[in-house]
Amino acid sequence: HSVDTLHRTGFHFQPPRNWINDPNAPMYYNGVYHLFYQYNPKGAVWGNIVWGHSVSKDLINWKVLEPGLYPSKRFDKYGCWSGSATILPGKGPVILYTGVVDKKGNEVQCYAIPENISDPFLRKWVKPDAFNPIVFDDDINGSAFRDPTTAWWSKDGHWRMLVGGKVKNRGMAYLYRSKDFVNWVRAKHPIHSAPHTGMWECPDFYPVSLRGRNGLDPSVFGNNVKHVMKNSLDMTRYEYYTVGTYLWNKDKYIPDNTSEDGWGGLRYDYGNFYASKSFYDPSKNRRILWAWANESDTKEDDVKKGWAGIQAIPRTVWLDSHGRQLVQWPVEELNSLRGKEVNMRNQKLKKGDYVEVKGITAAQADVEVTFSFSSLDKAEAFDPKWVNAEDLCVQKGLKLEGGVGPFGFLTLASEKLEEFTPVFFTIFKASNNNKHVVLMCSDARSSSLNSELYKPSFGGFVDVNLVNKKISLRSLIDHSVVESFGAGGKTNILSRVYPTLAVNNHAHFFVFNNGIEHITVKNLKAWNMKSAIRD
Ligand code: DQQ
Repeated sequence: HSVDTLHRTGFHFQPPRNWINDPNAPMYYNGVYHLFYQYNPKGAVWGNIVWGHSVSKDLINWKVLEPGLYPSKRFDKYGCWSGSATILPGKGPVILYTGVVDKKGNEVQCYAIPENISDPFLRKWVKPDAFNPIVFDDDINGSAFRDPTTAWWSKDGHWRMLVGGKVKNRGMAYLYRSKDFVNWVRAKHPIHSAPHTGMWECPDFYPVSLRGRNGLDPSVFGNNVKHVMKNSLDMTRYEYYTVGTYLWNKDKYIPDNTSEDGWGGLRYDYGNFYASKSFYDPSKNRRILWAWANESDTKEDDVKKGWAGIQAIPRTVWLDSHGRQLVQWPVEELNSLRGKEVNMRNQKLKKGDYVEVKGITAAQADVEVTFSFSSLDKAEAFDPKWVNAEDLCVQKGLKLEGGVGPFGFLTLASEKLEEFTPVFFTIFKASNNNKHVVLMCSDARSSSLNSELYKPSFGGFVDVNLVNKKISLRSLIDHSVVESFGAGGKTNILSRVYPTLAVNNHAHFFVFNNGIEHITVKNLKAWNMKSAIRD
């Protein structure tokens, strides 16, 4: 079966063919980055899950290896599901993962270690019979018990790790402790849980520094540190996170009350972005976030394409200086793929202006811009009933003229604008003293003439200070991906789109403004992106 290349990505990670979903056990070990992923070696739909394995020196160019894990034991006969890596000091990496033991889908937690620690690529992994499976708790609902995290070490001499679960509709993260990494005991209470959130898939839990952008090893504690807890909610395929305090000796995590601990909570990304997992990269002192960007295509199309699923560009993640949310930015290594550069400076955009940025390969590009405006006086009043950004993006769209905005990009546009994926901001005046509400949208409704697709209008609010009368936007455009970073990575949206006309050399890129207030493109840089090596 051949692979349809039309919408395949040039620089977002995907294997040569077939289905992928969650990133698993990302790590850096001995100069090599490892990425495993849920992979179906037999087709373009979910099933027959093994751990695909790729390695890289720069997080961008990859070499595909044989699957790292595949069902081979009684405890993982029906699947090797998601999991994480922990680097044991002086010993090397250990993978914790979920094994599916029976047809009913009962889940246990297992471990695997490299067969040969001196193989630079750690190609082969073994699952020692002694101690495996390391966690199987009869009193836990076996079909809602999966996705162990990276473990961290605490001063009391224990390793700790989390496993996602639910009781009735309460999502939870069970906490386990171990002295030797093979005998694990469950703490009396989950480290955290929240009502009505359903199954917590792929929990992630890690420290972030209160100052600066450096990432932290998972075992770091102390006064200069906050913790982040992220859960992936299987009912809707979206994730949320909170920033909070970890009381390690009480085995408890308490979220700050600066954001909702539930469906309306903060998100890494307000688009196609799921089952994410972060890891600490000691070589550059940073924390890196990976996530699966699901298709918005139909199953039938996936089968025809011969592939489905990609990984979002790995992002460096850190705590914003005000401590209320995270900030993310594509890893700097991505810039190595930047080719020819085109600039636009001080371009005025009056209401209704659409200006093309010419001379770029608009189907495979990286575009960064700063927009400015001279006043926010004309901003429309924000109705406090508008609590849901996505609904507001659906309602407002890009065509509706506003006071300040909508303004932004038209990505993957066909020549006559039959197709385009707009990414844009609209600025509203809040009722309370001079504050503003910034809305960011990535709207796939006009992305394709193909009517069978899922074409959502995604949106998020942007917690940004506008005193300088400026806001930035970056989009990574990659054939069927528009991955955008608003205000330096405060609000991010990844859309999957499948244009029929705006493909390859027929794709165009515009900046636009549909608001009354004039907008200036202060400084726009667009790069043609080279393709990454991924074979
Ligand atoms: N995908 C895996 C599970 C996980 C889910 C199975 C999240 O381990 O809970 O492929 O996408």
